[in-house]
Amino acid sequence: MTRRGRLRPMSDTSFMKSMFHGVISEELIFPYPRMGTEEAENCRLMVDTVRRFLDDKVDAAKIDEDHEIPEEVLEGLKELGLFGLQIPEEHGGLGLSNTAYSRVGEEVAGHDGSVAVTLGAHQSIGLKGILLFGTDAQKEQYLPTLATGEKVAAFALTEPSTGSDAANIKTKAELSEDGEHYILNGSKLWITNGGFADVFTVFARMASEDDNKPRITAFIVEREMGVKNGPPEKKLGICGSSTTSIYLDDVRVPKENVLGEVGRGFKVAMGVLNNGRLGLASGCLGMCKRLIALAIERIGERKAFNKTLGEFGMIKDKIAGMLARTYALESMTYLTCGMMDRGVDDYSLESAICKVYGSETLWWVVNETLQIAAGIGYMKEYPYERMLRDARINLIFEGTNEILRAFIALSGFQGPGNELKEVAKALRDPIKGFGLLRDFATKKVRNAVSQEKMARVHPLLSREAVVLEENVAHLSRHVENTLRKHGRDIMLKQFVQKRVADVSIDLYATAACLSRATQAIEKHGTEGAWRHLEYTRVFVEGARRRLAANVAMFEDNDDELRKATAVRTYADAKYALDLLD
Ligand code: MYA
Repeated sequence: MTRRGRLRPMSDTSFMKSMFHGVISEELIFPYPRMGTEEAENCRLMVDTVRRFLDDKVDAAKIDEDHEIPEEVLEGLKELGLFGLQIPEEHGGLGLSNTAYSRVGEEVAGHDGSVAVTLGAHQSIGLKGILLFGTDAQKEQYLPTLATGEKVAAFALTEPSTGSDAANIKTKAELSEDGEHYILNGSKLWITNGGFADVFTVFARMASEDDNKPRITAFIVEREMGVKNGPPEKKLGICGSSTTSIYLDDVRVPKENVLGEVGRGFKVAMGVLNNGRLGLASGCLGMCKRLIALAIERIGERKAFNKTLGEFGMIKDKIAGMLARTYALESMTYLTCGMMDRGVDDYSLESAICKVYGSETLWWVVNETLQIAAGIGYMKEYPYERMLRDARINLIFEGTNEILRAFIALSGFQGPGNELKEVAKALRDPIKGFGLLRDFATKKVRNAVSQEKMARVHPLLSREAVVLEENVAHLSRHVENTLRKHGRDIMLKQFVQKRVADVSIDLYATAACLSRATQAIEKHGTEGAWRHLEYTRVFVEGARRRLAANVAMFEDNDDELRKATAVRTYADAKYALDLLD
């Protein structure tokens, strides 16, 4: 039982999973996480040093045009320790927390997307498996050279016929006759750092020894074991980063290089991606901040009709939106980093939300900034179009936003779904299941007469807190009704999944803003925290309207019409109307 006597959900370490049960677990988001004084000071020093290096040495336009990062830039990044940010000091890295790593990542991505992606692919995902799942021997063997950048890492999951459906990879691993090696065969597609990485985290499917079921296993594979790569892909953006196919033809990998347990590679992949998605969110945040600075500079200097652009209402509207959305992104990103740093196990839903919200916020901010810049925004000699091209990939890689919306909704549905299953079982044997049925009935009665009330939000934000409270109640009622109506078929209901994911994203963003702004008011007073208050209010007002629209569509929507229209048009194979017909 909780503080107010409500039932705890089955999974009570994930703030978002609790929300699907109608519970706002304030203790998981209050107080808003803060770095200790010493860590903050070290991080500031690091950020200042990195910024100076980027300003002096990294020419983003040239990297984009030459399609490569100059060797001296890579060397400089290595000297600064930027290849080993999160690797523990005992293995030669800087041992940064997730929070500090993300803050440094912001700085890099704000300056250059190609450099950010190269560093991100190396450490957000390339070597992350070794950090999270490696044995002591594997860490000792690989981390020191990865920390200095002497060796570079890459993450090899995606295949020519398998992108989102990661469990369906075809690359094969077979145990050698002497039982000492696994022999890998297959190919991987769109591997960032593929052209020069030395150490790959490779996922392959194998026949498990005991039950003969095909299972995925993760391997640490060195280039020298026989990995080959294809030519560099020609891309829309992040042109200075290396993206290639890689080929594994009878690559012999010592059995000591299995990462995690044999047959448990899918869990390794998901664990790495859950963690890595935060790096992407902080990269998007860094780009948003840079774009806001560019937009504000532009509207101050450019005049039209005898006014600066900044004086026009339509421009003010864009700027307020950019600030509020970027604030929400920053608040959710560092709220989630804080959870990870204090050892919360399950942050999979929160990090997927940060990835989706981060990439879509960036896409909106970059588009609006280019619009404000107007003609020059479209021209190659200015940074806007490059930043627009660089930003676009974030909606696709590390899990497309569509598959992640499905993931957010379905993993949220899982807890209440299991609870309903347990209740159904208890109903079949009410004597044994009496306790569970009584708790469930108590919860139902409480939910019907009251909704969660937030106790820790600052009173100045009580209107905004009500938006969260009311919509959490709407979400959990909808989840239960939907599960009763569709059962397991919810897996197939993507219109429902999308709406539930969109509601979840707005709720997490609202919760993060409330927690952070409360802390700022408590620390700096109303005057000192005016930005937090205003950005929160602008964000939550927008969220309130989107939530109302989505909640209304829980019952009243045109899903069936849209499905039918799409399917009928597939038969036409094109837009089949023409004025001339
Ligand atoms: S790397 C490639 C990225 N690829 C993906 O992200 C793949 C996306 N697909 C998936 O995530 C999964 O396949 C999905 C599940 C989610 C679709 N955490 O039956 P299931 C468990 C923990 O639902 P599926 C790249 O792009 C689940 O509970 N567990 O699975 C590089 C269940 O467990 P159990 C999870 O339907 C880019 C089991 O797995 C998770 O097959 C370079 C099966 O579940 C999870 N998340 O599919 C980036 N999901 O059996 C550089 C599932 O116990 C970045 N499970 O019940 C640099 C950034 C810098 C910024 C740049 C600025 C320019």
